Amino acid sequence: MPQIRGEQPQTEAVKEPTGDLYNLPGANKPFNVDVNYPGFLLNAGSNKDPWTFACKAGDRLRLRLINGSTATTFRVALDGHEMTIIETDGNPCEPVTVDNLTICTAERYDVLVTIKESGSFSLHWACLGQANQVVGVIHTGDVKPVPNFERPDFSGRAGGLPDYAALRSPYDTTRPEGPIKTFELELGGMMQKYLWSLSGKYYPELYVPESVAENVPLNIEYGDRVRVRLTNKTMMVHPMHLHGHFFRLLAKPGNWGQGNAAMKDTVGVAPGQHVDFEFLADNPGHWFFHCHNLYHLAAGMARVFHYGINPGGIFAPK
Ligand SMILES: [Cu+2]
Repeated sequence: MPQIRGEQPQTEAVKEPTGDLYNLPGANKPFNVDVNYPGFLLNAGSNKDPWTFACKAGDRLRLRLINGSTATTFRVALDGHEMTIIETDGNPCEPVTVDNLTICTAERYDVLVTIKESGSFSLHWACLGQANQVVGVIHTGDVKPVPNFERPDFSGRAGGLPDYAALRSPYDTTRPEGPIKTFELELGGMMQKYLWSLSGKYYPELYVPESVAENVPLNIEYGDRVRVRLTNKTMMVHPMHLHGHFFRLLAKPGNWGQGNAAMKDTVGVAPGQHVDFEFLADNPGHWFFHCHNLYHLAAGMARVFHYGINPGGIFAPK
């Protein structure tokens, strides 16, 4: 059972991080976490009994990296190899070759790796904000898998948060003509009470007292081009996830005309950062939009986009 920040005693397994190996790429501020976990799993393998995969030198592997954690942002690297990102959140993107990749809770990346030579290569999932990592081993059949527990130095090119600008769709993702509806949503919170808000509202979730809980839907209409501007006013990263749609994540906020904006359903928003995305309302229903850090979700950081079929709308059935 994880414990909330400050309640867990410091042990050998939970050391205070130092240096920027533990921060977001390019950031000098410490990366804040809610919970210091004593360990992590990679495909059900632990550091004591690591996940391994045998292949041949020259093999081209497609790795599907999925952050299925509750609340952890990982930085991923494979010893001695670059990774080429070809897909994110199930959508193809122009290939981007990186040395390491930051992946927020609920994000997915497919990467291609060509195994250069015979050997044992550790796949590191190093968490930001604390010293732990989980290691798996990709090795050639002629070599015994030997896990390397040294934390990578993460030199070289970094992919993922906060450099989403490198992600581009291989096709035009602009939406058909339609009414534009814009929402400016602030990621906020009330730290004395451990409550997290989305645009000033606390969604009625497990840890939200009834006195402040509110479900105020974000009303849109069928056929709308919905533009969402997120601003993170807090000191933590929030992996924001939309149900029922993929959105165009703009490389540069405000550039709504960008033709090849990457399609995603989850975007990490760093402290102080501003992110713009756009989606087409073509799937009527009540769609949750929430922080995928499950402690933040349980403490209110969610809203619902709501729409039915608009009889006069441009996509109404004929
Ligand atoms: Cu959050």
